Amino acid sequence: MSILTRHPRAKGTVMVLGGDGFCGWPTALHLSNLGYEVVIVDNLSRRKIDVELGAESLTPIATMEARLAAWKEVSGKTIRFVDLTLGEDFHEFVELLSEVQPEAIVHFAEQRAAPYSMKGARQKRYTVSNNLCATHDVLCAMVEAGVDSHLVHLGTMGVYGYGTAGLTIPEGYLPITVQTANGPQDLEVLYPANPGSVYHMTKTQDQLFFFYYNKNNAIRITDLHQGIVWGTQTPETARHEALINRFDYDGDYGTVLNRFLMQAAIGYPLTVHGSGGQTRAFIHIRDTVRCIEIAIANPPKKGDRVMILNQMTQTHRLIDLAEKISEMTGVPYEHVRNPRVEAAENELVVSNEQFLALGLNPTKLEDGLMEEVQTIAKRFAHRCDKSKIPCVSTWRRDEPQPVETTE
Ligand code: NAD
Ligand code: USQ
Repeated sequence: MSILTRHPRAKGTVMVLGGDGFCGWPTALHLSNLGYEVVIVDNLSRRKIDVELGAESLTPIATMEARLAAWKEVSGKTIRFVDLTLGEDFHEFVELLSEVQPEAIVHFAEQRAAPYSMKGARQKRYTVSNNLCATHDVLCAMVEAGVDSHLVHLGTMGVYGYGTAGLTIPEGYLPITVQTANGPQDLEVLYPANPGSVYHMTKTQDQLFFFYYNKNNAIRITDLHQGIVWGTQTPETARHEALINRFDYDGDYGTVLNRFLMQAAIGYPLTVHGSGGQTRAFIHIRDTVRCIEIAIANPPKKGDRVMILNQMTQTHRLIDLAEKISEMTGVPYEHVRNPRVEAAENELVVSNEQFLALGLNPTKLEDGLMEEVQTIAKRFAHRCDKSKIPCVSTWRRDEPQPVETTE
């Protein structure tokens, strides 16, 4: 039986935490376009990390002020922006919640790059304190402000681990049968966490925060276990140059499919880690924003347990992706030493029935949309700094990281 119910309701206010980021910005525009009042909360830390790493989005992203002015110009709609740090500026956030009383809060505001989280002690500690304090403060502030908002969190497929021995990964909860004195009893438990980096570990901890606040304070929560996002533009971000979404290609923040597409666009041999036998889940950015729309429109009822949906549309083996892109573009691929500690190969079968049942019409690789990314990658190839392409962050203690210069 589906745990989802449809609740048609008037459009209210949605807070987008992390609304300046790769997923948050197009989501903010999409929700504003649908008629929601949107309030973005972001401390612009992602832009500061770009400066720290000496890397930049391949696409030239406008300042938040210019982004919001351009959106007003093309849509007539106003998006409010509040610059605060979740996990630090607690009282300001409680006040903001009390004032805005959002119908939904979409929480993207975490340090999300696994390689960055493994660079060294400073980045590990930052990722843990930033992500855990941010998520806990959001929940704690909701209780403090007494709001009955629906919290929609962006989690990751990586909480499950990727080696699942032929099992179809269920949506968050694993059905098990235990033997009791009265005979066998069927239960559902949170799928055992198996993180592959310090970043992914923070997402597994987030799950426990949600479990607890849902149980203790009946907070309505949807946790979206998202796969690797690819693509750049959505219909809204394409409406004005100043609305363009970010495109990360560097060794820390660039995700694999966008990296391959961008590497192909500049004739740089595609960097396949190890054998390329790793299988991962993927979703296009256009489907990300649509999934958030669907999640907001279908909140859990008061008293329901945390709703967990797998936000992915396809799985691919990395070597298959590399071969496909190589064939398409004539650019070769290279097997490079894998800087990560991860299984050299794995099968991955994932259930995503809930989003499909709620009307998601997935964008597939075969839909020719790789062309869109290639157009972006080719158009802005002149902005690429090739020295930032290699993945230098390593998971192994015996391979020292480049010397840390900032503390
Ligand atoms: P991003 O780094 O581009 O965006 C995150 C935004 O949050 C940034 O604008 C940053 O400035 C802000 N932020 C971070 N910490 C903050 C804090 N403490 N207070 C206020 N603002 C803060 O990341 P993204 O790619 O847009 O990912 C968004 C979310 O989706 C993340 O939680 C990530 O774990 C999840 N996710 C992303 C992907 C992906 O492929 N990009 C896949 C699965 C899940
Ligand atoms: N990889 C390559 N070549 C590259 C870069 C990566 O082969 O040039 C490999 C990696 O070794 C890994 C796979 O590609 O096996 C995926 O790496 P990635 O950087 O694309 O994705 P990941 O580190 O898992 O993280 C990204 C997002 C993160 C999100 C996660 C979803 O940065 O925020 O949570 O995807 S998931 O992978 O489903 O857990």
